[in-house]
Amino acid sequence: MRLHRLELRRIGLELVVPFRTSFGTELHRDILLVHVTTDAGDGWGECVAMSAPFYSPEFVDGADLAIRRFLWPMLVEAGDIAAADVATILEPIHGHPMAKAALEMAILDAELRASGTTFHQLLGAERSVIPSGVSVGIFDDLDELLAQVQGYVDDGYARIKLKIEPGWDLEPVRLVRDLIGPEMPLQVDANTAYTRTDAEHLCRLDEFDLLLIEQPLPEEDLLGHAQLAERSSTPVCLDESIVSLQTAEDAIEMGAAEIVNIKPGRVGGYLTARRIHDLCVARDVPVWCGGMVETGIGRAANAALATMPGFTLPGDISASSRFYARDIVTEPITVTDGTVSVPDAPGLGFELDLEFLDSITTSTDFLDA
Ligand code: OSB
Ligand code: MG
Repeated sequence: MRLHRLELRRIGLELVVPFRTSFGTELHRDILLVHVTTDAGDGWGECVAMSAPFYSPEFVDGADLAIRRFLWPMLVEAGDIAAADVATILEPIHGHPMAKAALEMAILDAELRASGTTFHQLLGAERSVIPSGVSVGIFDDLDELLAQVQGYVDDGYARIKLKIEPGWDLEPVRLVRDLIGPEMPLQVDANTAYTRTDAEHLCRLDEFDLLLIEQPLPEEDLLGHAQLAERSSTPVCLDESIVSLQTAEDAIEMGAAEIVNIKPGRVGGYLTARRIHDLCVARDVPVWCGGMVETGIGRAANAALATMPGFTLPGDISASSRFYARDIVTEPITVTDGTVSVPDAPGLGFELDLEFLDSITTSTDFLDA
């Protein structure tokens, strides 16, 4: 297809509850949406870069600039393209996976809508519902944490993930395990907050029968993760470290990733995410789909991705209402009996609530091809 125009739209959304992780607290989101118009119709993508580079090097203003200055002009220059070509065309640009992923998403959405196909059909999905997990932030006190977790248990989530950091680990995990009982799947995510010298301390989490510990050490420390994986009975899962197919392959080979969290934005797009999934299946490494506090655009696409057979663990694909009082799509993602139904609309699976979208739009800009 031929690209005609790109709309860069920024929206502001408030979170229903502050989301605190080891790298910061979020209450307000400034989200970049990209909307491509082509000779075959239009499509939307969501950039998952956050406001500041605390989770990864990207941030929303930087992604916006990278798209304007480099990525969009390269796609235009390429002429007649398909979504499957986007990652290859943009390969000369180092980094900026979230900016690239947003463009690939929009072009994929347009392509799928034009052919009347759903994303999960493209992926060869074998299921129409996927298990839903929820990511729970850090709180000022334990009672508040337990009240939040009880609420999510009542909502029916299939597993709980607790954010941890030094000073907020063994005690919260012990209390939550006591609250939810031995059967309920529980895992933790440190977002790189520990160092290799914490290995002995982290092994004390083994007694809580966790599904996994996610990214305890800095993203470059593959060897440290491999050493921890050797020592601890809790499986080590990587998030931040997995930035490409190559890093996934290396981490698995080294024993640093016993489980892989796949986030399409972090690896440069859904089609690379699929290749990482395929690699993990071939290596017998379980995968699950991570979340980046997405709107209904990203949630719909993530749900479709998670229908692939290697996604054997519940993902961070929670209800839209976990973070937002109102979503920008006409059919927000909901959780029933611990599952999310994969959206069935052609394209990535959502329809936008344009009236609400307009009401929260903070800026719009157009780039012609
Ligand atoms: O580390 O998985 C993470 C949210 C923002 C940035 C990083 C992470 C998260 C989450 C997932 O924990 C939140 C969600 O979208 O459900
Ligand atoms: Mg994580």
